[in-house]
Amino acid sequence: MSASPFKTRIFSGIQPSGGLTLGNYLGALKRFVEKQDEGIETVYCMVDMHAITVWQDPAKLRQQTREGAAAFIAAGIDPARSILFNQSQVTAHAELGWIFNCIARMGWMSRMTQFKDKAGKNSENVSLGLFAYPSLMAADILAYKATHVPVGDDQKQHLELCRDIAIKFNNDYGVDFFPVVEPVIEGAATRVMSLRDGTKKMSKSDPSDQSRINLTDDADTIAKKIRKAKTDPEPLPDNLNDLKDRPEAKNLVNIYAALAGHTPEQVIADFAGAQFGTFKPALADLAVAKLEPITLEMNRLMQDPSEIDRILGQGADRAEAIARPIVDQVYDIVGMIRSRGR
Ligand code: AQP
Repeated sequence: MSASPFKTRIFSGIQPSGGLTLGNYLGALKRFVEKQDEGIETVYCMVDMHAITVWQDPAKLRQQTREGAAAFIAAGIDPARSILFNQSQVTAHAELGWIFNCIARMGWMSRMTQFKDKAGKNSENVSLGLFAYPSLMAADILAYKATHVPVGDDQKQHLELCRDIAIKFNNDYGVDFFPVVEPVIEGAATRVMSLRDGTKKMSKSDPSDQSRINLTDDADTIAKKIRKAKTDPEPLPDNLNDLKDRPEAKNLVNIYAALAGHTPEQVIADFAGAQFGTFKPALADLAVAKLEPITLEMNRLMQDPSEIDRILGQGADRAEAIARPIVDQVYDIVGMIRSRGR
């Protein structure tokens, strides 16, 4: 990776704001595992404090946090090699988030498209936390001085803001303290789209369950959802360019490519001229083959919630050991007195 003076460290997180989707898997989780397996230091987090920017039922939030952690492990995250925890157990995130609220500018936050999408016409009535979300996200990353952040394409703007916050902090205080992080947005499925509308991102909070594949869906449900996925009447073309104005078809080709570990070009070469009556069953078989083992392992892990809590607690201890000294140095830099226990 880059020749930065900062040690290469990966951080990323997923909100337990619902069950994880195929979008979270292909855009994030699968790539988190690849980074771990490349031997890079990896810190991964269920960002429960982000989840409550939209009201969550407390019992469901706990369940979704455990389920998300189970998905990480079932997908191949090894809690001995990666640090895996839930955000609220490491207070450094909230503390640095406040400092960054004082660094980030209102104008920067106002330009965030995800806030505009989520708030819609209701922006006077959504939580202040939803507006400030990207500065907490910057704190998540920079509390570890992480240098690289694997995410889906929808998070690109938030990562640009994280870079702006790091640069402004360094400039305001005349230090070279925070790294300017690199987004890692790669692969065939950086933006998996809804199965009902190829112009909308697949999302765990979409009101329609048919719009997404959940990591908890069984084989029949996955096959049914793919069979019913919106498409058009044309067969698949023999080149990618001809998918330009066919968002639903393009989405299914990208999903196939990401699941198979091929490029979209290879998929088009294999299925040129095929009708969806042929392509969809092939995609369903592939999706079931890749996802079913993860779902089964998640179910097994969920039988023992206290073991998941133990893993998250141990991960939080390891995360705290990295983040605490970094946030203490931030307090020193900004001029806070820290005299307790002296
Ligand atoms: N559809 C997607 N395609 C590719 N990547 C995706 N990610 C999310 N959806 C897709 C990536 O998953 C990681 C975790 O995202 P998140 O859960 O923290 O928040 P999000 O991006 O807002 O995801 P959702 O599913 O849309 O959640 P809700 O509905 O609660 O807002 C990120 O790396 C994200 O890019």
